[in-house]
Amino acid sequence: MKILLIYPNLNQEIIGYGDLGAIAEPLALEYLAASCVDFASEVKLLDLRLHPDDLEPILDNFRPDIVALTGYSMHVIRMLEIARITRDHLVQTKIVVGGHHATLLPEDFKTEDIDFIVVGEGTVPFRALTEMLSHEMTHSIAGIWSNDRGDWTFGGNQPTLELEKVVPPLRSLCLADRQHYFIDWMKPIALLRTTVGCPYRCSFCSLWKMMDGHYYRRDVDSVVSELLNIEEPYVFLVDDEPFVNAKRMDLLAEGIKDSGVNKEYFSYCRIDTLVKNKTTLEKWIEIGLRRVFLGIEGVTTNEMESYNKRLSISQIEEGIKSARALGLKVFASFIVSPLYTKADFTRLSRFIERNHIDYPSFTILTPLPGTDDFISQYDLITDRQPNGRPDWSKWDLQHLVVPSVLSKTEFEKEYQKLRMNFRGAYEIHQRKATIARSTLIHNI
Ligand code: B12
Ligand code: SF4
Repeated sequence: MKILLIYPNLNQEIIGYGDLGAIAEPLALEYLAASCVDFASEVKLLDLRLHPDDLEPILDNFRPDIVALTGYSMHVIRMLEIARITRDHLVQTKIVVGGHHATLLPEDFKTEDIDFIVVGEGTVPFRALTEMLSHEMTHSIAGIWSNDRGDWTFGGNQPTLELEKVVPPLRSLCLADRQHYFIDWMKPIALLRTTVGCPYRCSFCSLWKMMDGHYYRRDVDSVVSELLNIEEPYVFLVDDEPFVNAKRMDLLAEGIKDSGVNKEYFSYCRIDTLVKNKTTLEKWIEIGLRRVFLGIEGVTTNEMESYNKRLSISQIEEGIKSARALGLKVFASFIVSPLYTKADFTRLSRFIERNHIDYPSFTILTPLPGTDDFISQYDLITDRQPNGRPDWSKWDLQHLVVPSVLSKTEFEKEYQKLRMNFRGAYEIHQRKATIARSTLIHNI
């Protein structure tokens, strides 16, 4: 049984964030590889962001029995295209999709080119699926939609996630690519998952819905032993909110320190957590935490309330000062609402200047699948595919996809101006990032 795992490509890869960008390791696919390796004669990983021309050659030469595709919402249309190309090349190959979008809106993948849609965490169902296919059997599997010649049936919800049982990702699968993975100037970078889910309930965010509001934590020893096997000097914690549980993060910092692992870390952190748990942050700085991703989101009480962020503006200002006092670099993300007037754009700029935020990053408030906003705003969505479904390629949070208060042209002009205003803020990082990009372009 030969398995090909594919990370899709788009043109947006190195535009995205704060004008710098990222192409990070395909962690989900490495987890899947580890889960199914017992039933496979060979597993390959194709990262199309690095190898955009390799799809057809690999299909023809490797001739996989299973092709598994991951992706965010912005990748949906590209994933469907890859499935079509695969089907055209290899009629018998089973095509499987999974990830956030597949979990929250599986209907987008119910086409003749897809055989299975995995809902939720992938490792357990994907292992069961490869086992089933390797024995040429058919039965329903929890967490999987199966296509029987156009008849789709669901195997039921997966049992509760047992994070400790998930085998570590098979990082060796993309050995040659690893040197190219980066986030801004942090290159090469590895991703590490120590928790899943989030105890908060922000309205624009689907992450807590993905895990039905649960917050799962790995135990410290298993995280440390995974870290010991990571070669990269930089590590990005993909946890939605790692610092929420200070005691656990203290233990993890101690475990990492005792193990002698020496890395630089970049991590998400809620501002209130940062303010509350300064001593924990200090321990992390001691072991290599250099940069935090602060989801500031809004700059008025009204915005914070409408996002259910449970943060006050004074907490935000205090948090920014605390991060600076701790010597942390701050990646601050702000949401620009389609309801913004020119005065709102100006207020946001003033807030960033007043608080001396060195690395502001912006996204446009987008109704993400899985959120209540998505349901309430569905009919308002302006950008659609010919079949009436949303044009998912615009779901990179950099496009206006619902009506705005300003005209579309004015909104886009203001948004562009906002980014240009803070161009200078990125310049100090630009040189390193340019090197990261140019070596990437040079190598692909
Ligand atoms: C790391 C990360 C980043 C990094 C690296 C991104 C990269 N591609 O290189 C950075 C910070 C740069 C980033 C940027 C962006 N990100 Co991001 N990111 C994440 C984050 C925190 C972790 C992803 C991850 O690796 N998780 C760990 C793996 C193991 O989990 P997983 O992907 O969910 O996979 C599991 C299951 O979903 C399932 N599964 C997944 N795929 C498949 C496939 C198959 C076949 C099967 C069977 C199962 C399966 O099994 C896996 C293992 O159990 C997620 C949030 C999250 N908690 O997941 C957001 C997230 C994926 N990002 C998101 C977004 C929107 C973006 C941006 C567009 C935002 C922006 N413009 O500012 C950009 C896009 C950049 C780009 N061009 O790729 C959204 C996507 C939502 C959506 N519905 O599309 C998420 C979910 C966060 C959110 N706001 O809700 N991101
Ligand atoms: S935005 Fe952050 S704090 Fe809010 S629910 Fe999502 S992951 Fe949790």
